[in-house]
Amino acid sequence: MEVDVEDDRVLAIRGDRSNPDSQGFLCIRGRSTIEVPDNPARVLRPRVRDRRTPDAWYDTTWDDALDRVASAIRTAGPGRTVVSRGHGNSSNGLGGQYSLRFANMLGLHHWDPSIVCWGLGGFGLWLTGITETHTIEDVRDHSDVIVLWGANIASQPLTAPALVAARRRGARVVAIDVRRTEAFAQADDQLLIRPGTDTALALAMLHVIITEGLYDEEFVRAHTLGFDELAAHVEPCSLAWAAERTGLSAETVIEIARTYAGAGAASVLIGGSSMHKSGNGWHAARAISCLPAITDQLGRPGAGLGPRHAGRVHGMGLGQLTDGTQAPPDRMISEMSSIHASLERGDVDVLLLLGTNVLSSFADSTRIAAALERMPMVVAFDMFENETIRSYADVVLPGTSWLEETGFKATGTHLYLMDQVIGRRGDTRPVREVLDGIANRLGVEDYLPWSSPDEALDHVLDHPATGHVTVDQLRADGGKVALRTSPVAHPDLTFDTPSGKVELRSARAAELGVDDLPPYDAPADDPHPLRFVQGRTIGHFHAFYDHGQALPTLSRREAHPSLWISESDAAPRGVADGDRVRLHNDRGSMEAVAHVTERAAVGVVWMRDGWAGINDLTSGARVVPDAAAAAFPAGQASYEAWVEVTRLDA
Ligand SMILES: Nc1nc2c(c(=O)[nH]1)N[C@H]1C(S)=C(S)[C@@H](COP(=O)(O)OP(=O)(O)OC[C@H]3O[C@@H](n4cnc5c(=O)[nH]c(N)nc54)[C@H](O)[C@@H]3O)O[C@H]1N2
Ligand SMILES: Nc1nc2c(c(=O)[nH]1)N[C@H]1C(S)=C(S)[C@@H](COP(=O)(O)OP(=O)(O)OC[C@H]3O[C@@H](n4cnc5c(=O)[nH]c(N)nc54)[C@H](O)[C@@H]3O)O[C@H]1N2
Ligand SMILES: [Mo]
Repeated sequence: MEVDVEDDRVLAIRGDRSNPDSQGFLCIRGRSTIEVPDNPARVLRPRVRDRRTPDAWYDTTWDDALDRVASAIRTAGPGRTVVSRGHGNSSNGLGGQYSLRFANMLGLHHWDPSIVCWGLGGFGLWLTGITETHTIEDVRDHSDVIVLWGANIASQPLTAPALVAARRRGARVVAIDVRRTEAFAQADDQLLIRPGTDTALALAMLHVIITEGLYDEEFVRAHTLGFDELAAHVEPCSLAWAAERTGLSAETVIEIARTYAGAGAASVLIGGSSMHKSGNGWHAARAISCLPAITDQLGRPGAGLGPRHAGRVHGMGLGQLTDGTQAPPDRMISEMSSIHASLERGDVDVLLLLGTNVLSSFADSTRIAAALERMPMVVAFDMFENETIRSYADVVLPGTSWLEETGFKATGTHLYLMDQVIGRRGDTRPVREVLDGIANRLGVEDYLPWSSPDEALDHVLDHPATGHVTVDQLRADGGKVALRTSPVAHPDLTFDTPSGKVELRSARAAELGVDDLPPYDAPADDPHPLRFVQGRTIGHFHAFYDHGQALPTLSRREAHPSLWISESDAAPRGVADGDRVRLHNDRGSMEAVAHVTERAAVGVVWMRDGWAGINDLTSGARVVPDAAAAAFPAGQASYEAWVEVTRLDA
């Protein structure tokens, strides 16, 4: 994007027409960045309080704030201190590396943000071995069939123009979702599926493809393991079986299976996160990734898996600021239900929240809140207040925004320098300085061995994928470099598994205590009648900027939680469009405004994530065994929720 600056103020932000990825498009979240730097709600100075009441906050110096944090860590000891890194610490591309380096060097626990995000989906793909994605340009230009499987365009806006272009040349777009999405409007086939039943659909598609002989025997023999076991496993997954579970008709299932298998080149864009937040529904990532493997849809243009959140193209990589550091041997497994248990045992005395609003993002947040209540020291590094800060923080450390520090952004094809364009506001600091200040106080002198922030960034850029570009070269070359990566995933047909083949049956899964073939586990029975699911809108980024309410452009669009509910579910509850309602179950409750819409499926209510209270309703139940979470920091919890919805009197 382009930023106009005068006298250290941002005058305008717009899309950059010369940007090969966006081609000038900038979504509302990008445009609203202009409201960040000088926002009146921004936290500009370190803030502390000695008791957790709203009136107890006072501004202080960095020295005082960092002394408090360091002294709390000294008292607690590293084994009772946790760094929890969230998406707010990733805005400039470097925060994750800086926080992991810090946690390693000080011997602290470190919770990986994938546990709230894409962890289980990524784990499923890792087991099968199809971990690389095709670029959106490859999908746009080469796919004949594009399946958006639990993937909507609100979370990947640049997919929209690619779909338009692909359809113009005759590609067929299939969208599979639990509600009628923006992607449905762009699709030729719209499959409304019951939440958490995607594995059943994928297994039935495999059943059709195998029984009708639509698979590629030679490819299967050369590049996969476990076909016979998979065939036996899907044998009972008939059309009727799938129809009963998914709510789709048998004709729809057979049609999509044939369409997929019959395509010259077929791409599946698997949802980045939401479809894996459904109990054992994450096995869908495994079952879906068997589809390209048995139909010779890998390693060539327009095939395989399209882009998704945290997906990686072939050849991508970066230098690591963690080089030479190591995780402490007794580091807590980054797995949500173990985190709940350890918090409840009182194992954590100091929690450093780096750009994360845990009460909003962690599953079963009532339990998180109860643990924070008893925790001696909660520290938040943020730009704005949020519900976790208001309720439980003792120290707030104010961070710079990405306009006030230098960083980078990488896409499937390019890496862009995000140079500092304005000065720091107030007393704000970038994460590396904050963590360095704590490290120094605890006797770690070489946290920042680089002579400047640019030199550290050079270390990160020093990778074959970028052609070993440097910050100075980027500045000289218009701020971008084309990546030496492949638009096609797995072009050499080697896969990230012990065998190097696609593992339809995964011995590694069995070793980690997970079924060796993707199982379909029906969503758990629950006395509450409505399935509650979430996803993104174009106008929010999780709970950023105090749940979006601190930026006028975003809060005008979405001022309160809005619950999609179908007419059939609303009418018997006496709920009309615009009514205030309460969602509740045995774990908790939250208020919202009903959006009665035929875009909602019957029996399913939907809301965008990032509102306070959503996770009071979701399950923190364990989904993968310890061994699996240790092997892949994927320990996201179930996140499943069933609710009742009741109208509140006006
Ligand atoms: N029930 C349910 N739960 C979910 C989800 C869901 O769909 N449903 N989605 C999940 C997913 S996919 C994710 S990724 C997580 C997100 O969860 P988190 O990563 O915890 O993100 P947020 O809760 O938005 O908190 C981010 C914080 O960082 C701050 N911030 C933003 N930019 C900056 C910055 O540049 N510097 C600093 N220091 N702070 C900044 C924001 O103001 C905000 O307070 O939530 C997960 N939780
Ligand atoms: N605008 C915006 N974009 C974002 C983000 C954001 O906060 N705002 N966050 C980014 C992050 S951190 C992530 S992880 C990604 C998430 O990327 P995605 O997971 O791809 O995006 P979502 O909108 O969360 O979910 C996609 C669709 O999955 C549907 N869905 C929910 N449950 C199921 C199910 O059981 N089966 C099927 N088939 N569909 C289901 C939802 O209705 C939704 O339309 O988005 C990234 N992009
Ligand atoms: Mo995410």
